[in-house]
Formats: sequence, structure tokens, C-alpha cells
Amino acid sequence: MNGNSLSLKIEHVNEILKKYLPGNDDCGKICEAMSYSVLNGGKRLRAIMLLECFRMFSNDEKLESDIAEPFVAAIEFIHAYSLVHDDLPAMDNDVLRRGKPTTHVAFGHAMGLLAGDALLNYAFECIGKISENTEIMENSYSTRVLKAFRVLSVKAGYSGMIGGQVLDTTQEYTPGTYNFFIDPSIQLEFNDEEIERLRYTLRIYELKTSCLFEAALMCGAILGGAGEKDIEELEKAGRALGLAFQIQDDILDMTSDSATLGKSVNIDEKNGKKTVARMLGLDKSEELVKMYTAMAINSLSAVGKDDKFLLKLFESLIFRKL
Ligand code: GRG
Repeated sequence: MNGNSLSLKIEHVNEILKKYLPGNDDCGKICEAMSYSVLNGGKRLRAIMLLECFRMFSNDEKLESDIAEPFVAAIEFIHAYSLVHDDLPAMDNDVLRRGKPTTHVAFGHAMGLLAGDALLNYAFECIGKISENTEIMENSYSTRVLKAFRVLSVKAGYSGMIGGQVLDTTQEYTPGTYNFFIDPSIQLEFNDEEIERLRYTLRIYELKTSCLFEAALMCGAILGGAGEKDIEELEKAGRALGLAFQIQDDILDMTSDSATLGKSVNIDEKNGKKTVARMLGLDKSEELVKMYTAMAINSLSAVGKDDKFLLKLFESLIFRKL
């Protein structure tokens, strides 16, 4: 895809994040740790998808600044908090993120925990601040804000992203519970137990990774004024895209190195977890990435807005190296 337009979008998101982050003068060390966790790089995919979906349904720049930008900040703050907590000694115990020491390494364990907590709270504070905008509060846009608020909180919560992390941590699964479409042309020579384990792992991915992609696409669309049917299609797109994205992450974990990725490799294996790519091997995993990406593109196309940027972004993730 056109790297230039993507880098401009990343720059735009970074400006929004800087605008919304509290200044270090406001609260000292904790704000420093929050800024460090957010402004240390990152592809900004969720923020870009949210803004792009908003623009699919609205070209009102003032509305974008009033109601979409606080959500752009919020989703990246939530994403950053999840990475900070995921890296903690009690979780993955990782020391490298986005090419730099993880937050708890740079600021100490307690501050790592607190910076994650603070980012999560602050995400919702940014959205809550919209209530000070009387123009928004006095018309139907406030309904969109409330609806998007609910989607973001549910998708990031115990039945969404955190729920995925719980399944990932406990590794306790109930056979017969998880039903995933896997194209029969991808032939798996697995026994029933292995199939169950694969489905369970895909369920973890759906929750811990897809949910924030779903939230990004859905919130952007809701805030832009989309109807129910389009919001449902975008939820499906986010689900499939997240699965493709996480399996590609597994592949990179096996084929790349920490200097390129900016994070440790083989971390799941070290922590005794088997990823989808390790279960299936590289060839079949690549097929699965393509299959889920095609499903995501199908759902995006069903919205009928012909958003070429999003389409190219979805396609480019198949071949991402980072
Ligand atoms: C409450 C302890 C606690 C945890 C919160 C940690 C957590 C819940 C969930 C983990 C979510 C997680 C780390 C999922 C993996 C998703 C993933 C592939 C993240 C990397 O996304 P990129 O590549 O990251 O978009 P960048 O750095 O580009 O922003």
C-alpha cells in the first residue's frame, strides 16, 4: 500500500495522542510513564481504522474532532495499557516492546502496573470529556457517543479483550464449546483433541486481539452515523481481521527476530503456550491468514462504501513484517 499515506495517517494519530495525553507537569512520574507507554512507536492500526470508518459515514470535520478524536485517543490508550500489562512479570514477563525497554523495566514494576491502570481510566476520561461540549450533548450525536462508549467498554472488558487474556492465562477449555470456520481445503491431519485445542486458541485470539479491531471499526462507524447492518458487517470484518493479524503475529514470532519486531520472539513458547502457527506449521498458517483476511475484506465490501484505503490496509497486513 502507499506507505506515504499510511505514514501521514500515523503522524496525524500521533498528534491526536499528544494532544490528549496529560502533560507531565499535571502529575509527574505517572504521566511520564503513561506518555512513554503510548508515544514509543506503534503502528496505530486501531486508531487509523476508527478514523477511516468514521470518514466512511461522515465528512464533517468538526464532528470528527469533537467526537471521533477522543475515541481515537481512547482506543490507543486502551491498546497501550493492554501491552504494558501483558509485558508485566505476572503475565508474559517481557523486557522489550516497540524496540524499547517495556514500561515496567523503564519505570519499575509498580509504576508499570499503575501506568496501565491510569491509561485505561484515562481512556474513558477522554470520552467523558465530550459531555462538556453542549453542542454535542444537546443533539442526537450524544446517542452515538454513548453507543460507541458501550461498544468500546464491552470489547475491551471481561467478555472481550480481558476475557481472552483470562483464557490465555488459565488454558482451561471446555471441549465442544468453540466453533470456528476453517476452510476444508486447508487439510488438517489433527485428532479430535488437537482440533479442540486449535479452536480454543482461535477463541483466545478472537477475544484478545479481534475485539479491539472490532471496537475500532464499529466505534468509527457508529460515531459517523452508520446503520445497524453496516455496524454488524464491520464487527465481522474486525473479527476475521484480528484472527488473521494474530496468526501473522505467530508466524513473525517464528520467522523474524527481535531487532526487526522490536519485541522478544518465542515468548509464548518460553511461557509454555502453543500458538496456532506452531500447531499448524508455517504453510497452513499462511493459508489461514489469507482465508481470514479474505473474510474480513468480504465483510468490509458488504458495507458498500468502497473504501480503498481500508481495503489496501487489510490486504497489506497479510504481508506485514512488523
Ligand atoms: C488486566 C492484566 C490485564 C491485562 C489486560 C493484557 C491484556 C488484558 C490483554 C492482552 C492483549 C494483547 C497483548 C493482545 C495481543 C494483541 C496484539 C497482537 C498486540 C500487538 O498489536 P500491534 O502489533 O502493536 O498493533 P503496536 O505496537 O503496533 O501498537
